[in-house]
Amino acid sequence: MALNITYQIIKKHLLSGELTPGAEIAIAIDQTLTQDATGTMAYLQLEALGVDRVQTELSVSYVDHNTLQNSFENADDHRYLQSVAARYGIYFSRPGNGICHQVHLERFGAPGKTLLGSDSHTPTAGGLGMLAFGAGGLDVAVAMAGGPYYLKVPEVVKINLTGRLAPWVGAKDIILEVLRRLTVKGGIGRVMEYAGPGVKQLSVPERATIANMGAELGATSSIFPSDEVTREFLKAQQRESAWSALEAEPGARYDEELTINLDQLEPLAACPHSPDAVRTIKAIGPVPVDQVAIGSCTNSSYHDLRLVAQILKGKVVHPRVSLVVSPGSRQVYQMLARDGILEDLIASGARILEAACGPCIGMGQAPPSGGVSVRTFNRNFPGRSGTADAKVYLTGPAAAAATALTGTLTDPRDLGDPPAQPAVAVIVDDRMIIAPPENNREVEVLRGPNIKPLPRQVPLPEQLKLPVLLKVGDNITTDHIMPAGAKVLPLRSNIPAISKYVFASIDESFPQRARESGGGVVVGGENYGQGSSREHAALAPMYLEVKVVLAKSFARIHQANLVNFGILPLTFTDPADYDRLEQGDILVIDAVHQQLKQNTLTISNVTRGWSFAAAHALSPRQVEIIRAGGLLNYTRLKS
Ligand code: MIC
Ligand code: SF4
Repeated sequence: MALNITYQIIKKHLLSGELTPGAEIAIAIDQTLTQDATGTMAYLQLEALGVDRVQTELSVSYVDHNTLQNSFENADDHRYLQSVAARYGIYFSRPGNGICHQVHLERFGAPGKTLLGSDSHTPTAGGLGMLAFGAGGLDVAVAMAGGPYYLKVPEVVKINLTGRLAPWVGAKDIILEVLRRLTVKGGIGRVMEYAGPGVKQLSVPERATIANMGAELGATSSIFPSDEVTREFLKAQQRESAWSALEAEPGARYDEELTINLDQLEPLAACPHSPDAVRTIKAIGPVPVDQVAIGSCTNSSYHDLRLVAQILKGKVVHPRVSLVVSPGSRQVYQMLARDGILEDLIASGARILEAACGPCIGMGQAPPSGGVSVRTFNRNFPGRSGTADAKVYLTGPAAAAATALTGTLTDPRDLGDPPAQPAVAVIVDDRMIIAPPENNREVEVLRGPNIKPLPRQVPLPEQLKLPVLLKVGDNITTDHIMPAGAKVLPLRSNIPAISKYVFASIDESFPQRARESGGGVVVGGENYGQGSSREHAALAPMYLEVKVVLAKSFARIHQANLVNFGILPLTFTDPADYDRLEQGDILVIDAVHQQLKQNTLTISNVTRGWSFAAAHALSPRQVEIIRAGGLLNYTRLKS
């Protein structure tokens, strides 16, 4: 059978299982990445696995999320991360060196290889033809220790790009169009593979913008071919030797095909509060705007920021608007400085931040009450900006810059002819990336008081009798379950402390109620746990003794995280049962271990006197993990 790109890479890395969609397989991981907000847990878990040095070809630890350092916590985490990286043979990208996905694309990514990262936007590297997955920290720790990564064989969707982009229409508009058509659930269980004549017109950073937001489709990954454009990109990064060609075999099979005619695309925006609430900027109209934020792992390349500066040059930001710009990497930052672009940005009134995630994860620059923020980022979930009632629109960099000048949401086509985009030399300087020493055993790991040991899960009991602690609707994000932002992110290494914020934006009394009733069940709708890969959205509920999440459907990474921490993810077999359940109902699952041998379990609602069926989509291996009380217990039992 002729293979698409995704299956070619999977086949090369396959350790066990069959290449049939839906089947569980194990694959070898060539590279891993972590970022600081998920990394501390991943490295605590790596330490618990007891290896001496990472077994991957390359592992990199980035610091880009928690860089505010309001007090000692973040700095302690950074020190821990630097020392633990040296101890286990991991490269360490220092704070200030940039956002993990941007730096990885520039300095380490390679076509045809596999990458596992403890961040949901790890598939950004798909822009280079890498098969990259976001996962929980524990899965990444296992991969660093030389273990396989388990996943269900994805379906592969071919997204055929035809025609040419019109002036002022860009990569962000392509992925927003995909989101408009497929929604935030459209990529679940699938890899989005880009093809067609339109691909050639896109630079690697543009491809990366598109692959990046595949995460918002719920996709397992997104990938582009590796061609001459890829080679040129790697050559400019002085890494041509990492290049290899990659394309689908003629007649390759796909599970679905979608064509996007680039000629017909217009500048788009995702409206509050979901990345799939996409409309043309013209149709949305001139909404007054209070803030414009440019950057994030979606749109912070040199070309993106130069385009912004070209639009702003010689003008000044509208009086109502606060404009913030964060470059994606130190490389981009240095190039902006070298080429006078930084000067243009500063002169226009832009507030320049460091090369980090910053406002994208609510680390500063929260908009005003009820304010409107236009962002080049990838997520506009409620509250993520740090202001509960702010409204966030997601656009490309040109629309964001135009909006900063006019003070209302603006279609960049109103600006006249787009500026020329000459090629420039890339600055390569890896001195902010520390290579691990040979004698790694001698390195002392430094821990501050905020780094608390990992809480442990108990094995699954024979009977579960638990109250419904909370019932929520569809598309609940990990930002709802375990918020981030300046107040909560510093507690990522301290589960007892962070667990006080579980479901904070939905129901502040949740942690207390969970503790008082000795745990319970969370009931969710469709696509429960979409968004980030943060395993804290499973770890902190585990600490609060949530034993079961019963939902209509789950997002992939979150479901895997629940299993890893011994929380049983179940789905309703009849969605009507969701309507009949209420908060406070007591649910009983008898003989759970026995029942898990089948695909469905019977649950009794003893409060209301009825029973219903719920399904689990767990592989036999995952059933064993749940029975053991999570992956760490399971791994320990096996060794
Ligand atoms: C995000 O964009 O939500 C994050 C912060 O990068 C997360 C990881 C985290 O929660 O630390 C992600 O996307 O996985
Ligand atoms: Fe950082 Fe935002 Fe990208 Fe997450 S989405 S990695 S917070 S820039």
